[in-house]
Amino acid sequence: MKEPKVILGDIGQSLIEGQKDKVKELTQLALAEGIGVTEILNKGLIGGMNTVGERFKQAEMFIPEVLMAAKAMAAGMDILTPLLLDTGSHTLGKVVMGTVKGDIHDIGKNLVGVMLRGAGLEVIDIGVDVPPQKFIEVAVGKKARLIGMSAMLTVTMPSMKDTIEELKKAGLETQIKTMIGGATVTQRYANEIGADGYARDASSAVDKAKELLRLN
Ligand code: B1M
Repeated sequence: MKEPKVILGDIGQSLIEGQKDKVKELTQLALAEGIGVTEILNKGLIGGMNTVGERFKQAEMFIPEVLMAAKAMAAGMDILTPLLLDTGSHTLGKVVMGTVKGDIHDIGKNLVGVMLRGAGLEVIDIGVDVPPQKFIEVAVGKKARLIGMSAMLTVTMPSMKDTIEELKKAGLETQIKTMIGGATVTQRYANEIGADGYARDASSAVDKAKELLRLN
């Protein structure tokens, strides 16, 4: 029997190497060994992905390898997602979630969506590369009270500002709140563009969403 620390390290390493079947197998093994879902997620999968990010930045890894790592992450998430989800009804409130225009990163958005669903919220995921108007149209159409925007690139962050401005122009900013997040986004940026909330990670996104929807 392997130590939990070793299993989690192996998950991270297999993710870095883009070995999706191995990540799947090790994630199952970790659960069977009684390691907590959050620990597997944070120390195994996200831990590995953080290293991928650092190596990508240092040009030690390139896009095809990063894509393989993203697929391996998805394989692990497929196993963890049902365990993070609440199987009860989602009636606490509706959230429209998407990655902003020009940006196709979706792992963080998906994870935030899973955690929000797990907390009993209904999440309408409108995908990636979402233009400002689309966020608003769907939120209005589905009567959602919160728009969640994810951005991972410095160059796509202004699209969050555009969405908030569009929402204000339509006179909807008091009815529909906005929450933003993503690797390059900060609380300071949220203040600057007038977002109602910012969250650093998926679990704080749950707290912030509940606060904005006054569910706390
Ligand atoms: Co991209 N990429 N990428 N990439 N990529 C980053 C973001 C980067 C930081 C890498 C680096 O240089 N270190 C860098 C951005 C630099 C910058 O702008 N400052 C970068 C770049 C440059 C690019 C390209 C431009 C590369 C190129 O083509 N030359 C290109 C852009 C494509 C595009 O979008 N138009 C690109 C492409 C890709 C892949 C397609 C290969 C792949 C994405 C696959 C996919 O998502 N399906 C990819 C990946 C995987 C990454 C890194 C390595 C990992 C991102 C990730 O999934 N992390 C990333 C490096 C990094 O982030 N350190 C990088 C794991 C995930 C769980 O965390 O997404 O941060 P994260 O989500 C967190 C929080 O941010 C927060 O909660 C989540 C869970 O805790 N959060 C929210 C996220 N959204 C939230 C919303 C909320 C609240 C919290 O409320 C609504």
